Order: sequence, then C-alpha cells, then structure tokens
Amino acid sequence: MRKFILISIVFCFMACKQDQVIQPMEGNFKLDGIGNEEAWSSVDWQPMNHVWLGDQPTSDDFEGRYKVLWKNDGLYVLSEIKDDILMDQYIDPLEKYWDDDCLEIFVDVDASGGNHQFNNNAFAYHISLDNRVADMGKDSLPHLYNHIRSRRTTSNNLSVWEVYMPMYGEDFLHGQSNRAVELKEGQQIGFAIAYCDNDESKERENFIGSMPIPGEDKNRAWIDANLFTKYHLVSSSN
Ligand SMILES: [Ca+2]
Ligand SMILES: [Ca+2]
Ligand SMILES: [Ca+2]
Ligand SMILES: [Ca+2]
Repeated sequence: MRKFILISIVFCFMACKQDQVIQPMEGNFKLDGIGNEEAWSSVDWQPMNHVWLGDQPTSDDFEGRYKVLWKNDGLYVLSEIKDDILMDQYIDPLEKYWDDDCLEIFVDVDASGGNHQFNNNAFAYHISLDNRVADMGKDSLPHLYNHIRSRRTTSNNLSVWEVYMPMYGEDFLHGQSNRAVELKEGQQIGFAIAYCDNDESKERENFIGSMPIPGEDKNRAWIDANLFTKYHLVSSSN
C-alpha cells in the first residue's frame, strides 16, 4: 500500500510538472499597470512563495503572485506585489539593483537550461520600481535591457506590474539590432519570477520566487537556468 501511494505521488508530481502551460494573450492589451484586460481574467494566479534569501516574510512584509500569457511577439506578465515599504536607495539603475525593491523575471526561450551568468543563454531581468531593466551581459557587467517594457501602479501597499517581454536567444548582442524569437504554439520555454524585497536595509532582506530551489544556496537562478520552471505554450483550446 505504501509503495502504491509513493508511486502515485511520483506520478502526480510528474504530471503536475508536465501540466505547466502558458495560455495565449487574446484580445486588446494595454501596458499600463492595470490588469483589467479580459485575457488576464481567463487564467489563474500562481504564487510567488518560495524563500530564496532571508526568512519567511510575514503577509504584511511581502505577498506576491503572477500570471503569464504569450503571443507570437513575446510573453506578457502580470504581477501583484504586496510590500509594506518600497525602497529605491540606488538611483543608478546599474548599481546593486538587486538591493532595491525589484521584480525579477527569468526567461530561457529554448528551455535549454544551463549556465547563463555571463552569457545570453537565458536572462534574469531585474525590473526596478521606475521600470528600468538590468541584467549582467557577456562582458560580466550590468546593462540596461530596454526591449523589456514595464508599467507599475501602486495603491497603498499593493503594486501591480504589467510587463511585455519580447524573447531573445543566446545570439543576442547587446547594443546591436537583434531579432526577437517568434513564439509558437507547442514551444517549451523556461520561466521563473521573483521579488527582491528590501524595506530598510543596505542589502535586500528577502528574495522570494515562484519555484522551489533545492539545496542550501537558493540564490542560484541568476546563474543556473536548469532551475527555471518549464512551460509549454498552448492554444486557448488546450
Ligand atoms: Ca493593462
Ligand atoms: Ca517588505
Ligand atoms: Ca537557452
Ligand atoms: Ca520593500
């Protein structure tokens, strides 16, 4: 009996892993930090609840969730972040951007996995409170990635982010004219989303992501694309 339960759990786990899908963005869309499009209401929220750095935050300190949709021209992300204090201590968007409050979205357009620290095999886009987007480039230096567009609205302690993300492959060259990858139904991509929460410290206090990371060091998604969740892009009939 115990063996049967164990096998069932393993099968369920595999099925759940395989069931990760991204639905298409259909209808009108306006990048304005307001998630009132019909397309958003057609999919469920997914939690950001895995602690990668710091202690488990209280619900007053941080709560986060997200939705993601796709079109041929890229991914569309909606995220709701409850954060008690918004902090932007480094005005320079390329200086210690991970120690300011920021939304971090990880993408691997061909789901290849592997190291992406100082190459473009995958990206870890850090989106600041003022909608500037930074990541490490091939030269091991931080750069702005202006092709990622973001809008945030905040009311009291609740911020809503909408992000439009054209997707690029590992041949992306910074500062050059690059062609975005056209997304197609059935394609598999790697995706993850996290929030760096700092309220009053020199360094970020918490880092909370969308998937569990095994092992002691959980701050590895910015280096290792194997950790990203694999999603299939599906049509609305799936
Ligand atoms: Ca909108
Ligand atoms: Ca907080
Ligand atoms: Ca890749
Ligand atoms: Ca904060």
